[in-house]
Amino acid sequence: MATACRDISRLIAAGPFAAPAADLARAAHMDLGHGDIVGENAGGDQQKALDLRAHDIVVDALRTAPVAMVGSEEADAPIPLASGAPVSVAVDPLDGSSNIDVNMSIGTIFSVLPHRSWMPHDASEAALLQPGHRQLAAGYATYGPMTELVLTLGRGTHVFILDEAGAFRLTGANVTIAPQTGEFAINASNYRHWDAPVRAYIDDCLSGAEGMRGRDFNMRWIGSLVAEASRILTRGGVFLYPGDQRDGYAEGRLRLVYEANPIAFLVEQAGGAASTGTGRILDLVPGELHQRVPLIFGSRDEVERVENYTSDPHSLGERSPLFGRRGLFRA
Ligand code: FDP
Ligand code: ZN
Repeated sequence: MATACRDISRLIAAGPFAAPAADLARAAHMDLGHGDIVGENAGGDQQKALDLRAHDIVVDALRTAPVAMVGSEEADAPIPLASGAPVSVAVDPLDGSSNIDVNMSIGTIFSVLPHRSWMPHDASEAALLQPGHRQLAAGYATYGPMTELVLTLGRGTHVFILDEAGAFRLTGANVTIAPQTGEFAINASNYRHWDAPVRAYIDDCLSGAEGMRGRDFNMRWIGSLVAEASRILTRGGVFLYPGDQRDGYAEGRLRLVYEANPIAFLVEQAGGAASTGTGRILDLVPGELHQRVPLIFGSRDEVERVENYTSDPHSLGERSPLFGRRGLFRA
């Protein structure tokens, strides 16, 4: 995965000047820019040329490793690789693809699961439908001003930066997320679609020092999960992509197997928390490879607070009437 992330990083950095040789199997798309739309994936998202290029680079790299099966956001069904190999990998080859054209941070996310001996070696999804607490390793790369690899093998979360020679060098061992924070991340344009507990939580943050929290909060939304995760690992914060009332968004936007699970593993290993709003992400048993899940992660105290708002609607009524009945975005 490190080799794949290095190659994807180079491909992205070259932009429109990427050499055809770097494009591997997708030569047919070589006349297109990284951000040009080429199709639609199983989850109904548009696929851009770079999504498919990154997918090919990852799958080709994993062919050289002892990997039984790879499940990718960009392939409807899992792809069988080495029969009898001990692990399977779930991957979002190119996360944050709406940021490709605007030269903002994008990334690659991966989850490594044990491939049990009884598991079929065909393209069955079963190998990838294990709860996240069974992950052996998880990580992501962020292609930003620096290319960063964040990795856990189940003993802490560690940060590596890609150097000019193409090696990932350790820059942060056992990074930790502060339990408290004054910064939240959510796509606030969906405010009117959220359920009451999420609205109440955000209202209380927005009401700042004058509200029930008694202090001001800052907001960030990059639109790229990996970049939000890197910010939270660096300076704390809480990220929310809840379910909402829009068509197809009952379970939010993010995918359990190759987005929420690896991020949750990394965050927990750094002392943070990751929840659906009602329970731990890593305890969910996936029903299918591309399933979505509401995701709230980051500083432990804030994630717990969101859970409290969700699990105890009574607590919403106990908030000051000013904030219980009307939000800052409502008259
Ligand atoms: P994208 O669809 O651009 O790949 O992976 C899903 C994701 O990006 C996340 O990286 C990001 O946090 C989120 O979707 C952004 O969603 P909105 O456009 O709804 O804000
Ligand atoms: Zn993604």
